[in-house]
Amino acid sequence: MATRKQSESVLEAERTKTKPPPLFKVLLLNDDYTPMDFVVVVLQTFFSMSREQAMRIMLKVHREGVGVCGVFPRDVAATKVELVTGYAREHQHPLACVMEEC
Ligand code: TYC
Repeated sequence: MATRKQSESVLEAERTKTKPPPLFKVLLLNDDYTPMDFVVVVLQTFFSMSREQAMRIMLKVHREGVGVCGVFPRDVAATKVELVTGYAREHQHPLACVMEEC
């Protein structure tokens, strides 16, 4: 049986080996066709932003080409990308939503 010192050092080794789960940014990309109002609704609906916050991010994407909607664990980020992309396609808009590891 391990002594207290041995089992503590085993626990310590395991703790230092364990990396925190990776986080992913969900990004919106600019395009020339998706209406600004639609992007604002997407940000309010899928990222729980106020109309003012959503307007700020939409304009940032419009002017700079890309903007961060939020940072999430992998599965949450992947679900947001799927839901936003599906919603945009249902409305025949080419809006691009992607994820990128932080
Ligand atoms: N550039 C679009 C327009 O002028 C608006 C837009 C903003 C599109 C953000 C996509 O992620 C986007 N209608």
